[in-house]
Amino acid sequence: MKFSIDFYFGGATAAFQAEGAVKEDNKGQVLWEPFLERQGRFDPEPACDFYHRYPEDLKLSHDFGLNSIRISIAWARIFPIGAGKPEQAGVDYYHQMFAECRKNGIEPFVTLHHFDTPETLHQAGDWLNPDNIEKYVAYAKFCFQEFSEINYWITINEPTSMAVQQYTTGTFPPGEKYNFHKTFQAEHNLNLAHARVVNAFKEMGIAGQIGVVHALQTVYPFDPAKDGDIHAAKLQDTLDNRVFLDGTLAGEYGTETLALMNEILAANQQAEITINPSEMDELKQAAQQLDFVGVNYYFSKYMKEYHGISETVHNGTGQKGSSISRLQGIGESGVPDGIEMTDWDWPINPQGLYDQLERIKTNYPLVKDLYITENGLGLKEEKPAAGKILDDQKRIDYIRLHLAEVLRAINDGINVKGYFVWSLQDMFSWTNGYNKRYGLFFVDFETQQRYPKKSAHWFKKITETGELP
Ligand code: BGP
Repeated sequence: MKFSIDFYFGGATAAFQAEGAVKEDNKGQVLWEPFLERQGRFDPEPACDFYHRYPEDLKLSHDFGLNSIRISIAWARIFPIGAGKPEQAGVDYYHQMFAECRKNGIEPFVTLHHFDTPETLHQAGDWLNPDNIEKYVAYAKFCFQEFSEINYWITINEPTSMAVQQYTTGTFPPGEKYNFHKTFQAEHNLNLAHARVVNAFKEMGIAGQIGVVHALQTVYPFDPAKDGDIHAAKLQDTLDNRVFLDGTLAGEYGTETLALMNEILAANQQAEITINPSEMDELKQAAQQLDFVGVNYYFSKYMKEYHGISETVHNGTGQKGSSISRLQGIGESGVPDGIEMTDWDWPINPQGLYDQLERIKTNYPLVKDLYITENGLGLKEEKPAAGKILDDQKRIDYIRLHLAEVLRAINDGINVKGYFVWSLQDMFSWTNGYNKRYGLFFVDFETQQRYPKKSAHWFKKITETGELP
């Protein structure tokens, strides 16, 4: 069993994490800049300076056998305050960069929103404000018309990470915790924003395909024999995954999904969310027209029954064992014996990727094509000595095990058409800064010099033969 000749192999990136140049060419501020400044931990500048070094990175992609890349457009480069008059320098930049992709035989998969809402709109209520949804749709329509060279569009990257980290764990701006009402309202609003953009894309008759990218953490009961753990897993799955899968892939919220959502809200004495019935028609229409879904998969979760108050500690330093996650009305995360953890406390479970793909095939029959739009391993790494190649065997082992699950899924009739490693090159991590490196290419952030890691050489063999070495 091998990958087909037309399978997409690529590296994944995101504008704010890769570009740097946050103030260049009249770019507007995004929600992260004031937030990171208040925290005083990391500077998003220079990231890996993709804004200036994209020719080099795209050539490296080509030279190492990749045929595609995930890139996002920074909304605030096109519309510095989210709406109004487009900024020509930003528009020109993306045209040039996309042309460079073509020159290198690289197909760009372009995300419209990768966690980087313009600050002005964030201040005005972010995804909770219906007016911002309209501004996002206007920005998307502008891009569809302007960037006709693009064949693959992605509406939103990981809406779950936005909503849950903005209002439940507080690790994304505005940093609010345990507000499940806002979390679920934002989840529904993100589904709606996505749906409106998909429907607009189809109505405009734009050539190409449109999809959405979900972060799917497979949630299992810590003890599969305990009813309380089974229920906790369902609740956590609803918060993280289910509202989005139902909303974008089926176009309707299942009765059980709604019941679990309301159970969490009731347990926290928080009001139910508002869903206008006509919005559900929009969700349905979009689900029927969606061309593909991207799955970002890194780790699984194991839930125990828990009835105490909410308490979360984010491990943003790589100090193993420092994270805590207990949510009132949901459950507590644990790690069963035998499950390996990363330094950032992410439990490694390759089978979780297969289980999510299988779930999508079984429960969401409208889905046409699937892509693995992110998968990879964050490690603390040092610059290789002169003439040496950085040995990231751990990353190779991780990717090999996950790619084997992708092949198993394809073998079982699941239509996976591409795999993107997170990340193409080392870059800035939202809540972990610069010491969590994922790249196939090591970046010396001082000099911005790139060094291909052992994994880049290993990955090249797969792209050449379609076989897992
Ligand atoms: C996904 C995001 C990426 C990237 C990745 C790794 O959630 O789409 O932008 O950051 O996760 O996460 P982290 O940087 O937190 O390790």
